[in-house]
Parts: sequence; structure tokens; C-alpha cells
Amino acid sequence: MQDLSKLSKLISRILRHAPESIGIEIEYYGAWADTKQLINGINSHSKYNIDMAILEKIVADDEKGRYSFNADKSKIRANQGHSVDVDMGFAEKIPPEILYHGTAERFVESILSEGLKKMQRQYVHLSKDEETASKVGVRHGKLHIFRVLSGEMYRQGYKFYCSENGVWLTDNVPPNFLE
Ligand code: HQG
Repeated sequence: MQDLSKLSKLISRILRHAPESIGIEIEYYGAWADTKQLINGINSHSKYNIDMAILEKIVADDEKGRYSFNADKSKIRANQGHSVDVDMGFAEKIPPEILYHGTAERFVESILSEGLKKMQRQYVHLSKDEETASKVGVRHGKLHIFRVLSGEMYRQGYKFYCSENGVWLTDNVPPNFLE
């Protein structure tokens, strides 16, 4: 029995960061990959075996709603988190007054001086609640959670977007909007 969570990690790496690793491309507008090409690419370039039924299960069961299909399931994409250059066409959205960002303690000093930067990804990722932020943060080490004054940022002209799976995104967060 293969480990579907490892297969899901591979899929998110392919769809967000490295489509070329299995010889496929993702479209600039919408970040779509061809579903059949993804399946064939994984089968020929990795140790995993996948078919449409397994892929559908991974997409449906993903606890963060990381992926979506188009209407006829001929295309698939990651809903957020890309480092490859894509335009997801996110609509601007008014954020809640406060959002959260979970990170590791060792980054705190740098974040307090430079603000939150997007690093390898296309946006800074913010969470709607502290619980989600803590899950994001512990991936990096000893947890530190920042409160982000997103309402105030919005009023000062900063743009916010929200992905299909509820992750808040913005270009950067200067230190004066962090608590
Ligand atoms: C840190 C997961 C030093 C930032 C999650 C973070 C998320 C700085 C790290 C999604 C900094 C980047 C994204 C600065 C930011 N100095 N460090 N000025 N500015 N950082 O993984 O937000 O499970 O690229 O605090 O749920 O942790 O993969 O971003 O620690 O939505 O689906 O630089 O990934 O989704 O790390 O996580 P990441 P993130 P998945």
C-alpha cells in the first residue's frame, strides 16, 4: 500500500514548485496542469503509481483543500503556495481586522526589522485564526505567532487576496503592522 500523504506532498511540489521534475508544464493563467500529463508524469518519473481514482481521492480528502480540478477534471492545480511564476487571477478581498502568521522564533528578529516577506513564494501567507497559524509555524521550528493588523493595512492601500482554500495572501507586511 503506498503512502498517499507522501504522494500528495509530491503532487504539491510538482504543482507549486517543480512541474519540470516530471516533464510537465503548468499554464501561466490559472496555474493549471493537464491531469493526464500529471498522472503519466508521476508514473514514469517517480516510484509512485497513480491513476485517476487515486488522484481524485487525494484531492477530495486533502485536509487543507490544497488542490482543485476544473469542471471536467481534465486540468488540476494547487490553490495557493506557488513559487513558479503564475497568475491565479485572485480577486482582491477586504481582509478581517486581524490575521495571523505562524513562524519560527529564530526568524522573529529578522521579521521585526524587515517585515514579513514572501521569500520563495508569490505571496506572504496569512491565516484567519491562531490555530491554523500555529500549524503553519511549527513546520519551521519553535512556534511564534504574529498578529497582523490587516484591517489597518487595507485602509492604507495594501491589497489582500484569499485563495479558494481560505489562505489570506498579500505582498508584504511592514514591521509596523505586526504585533
Ligand atoms: C519566514 C503551507 C526571516 C516566514 C502553509 C516563514 C502556508 C522570514 C518562512 C504555506 C521573513 C517562509 C506557506 C523575514 C518571512 N526574515 N524570515 N523578513 N519574512 N519569513 O513555507 O507562510 O501545508 O514559504 O515567517 O499552510 O510558512 O504547504 O511560508 O516561516 O499556507 O499546503 O519565511 O505553506 O501550506 O516559509 O507557509 P514558507 P509559510 P502547505
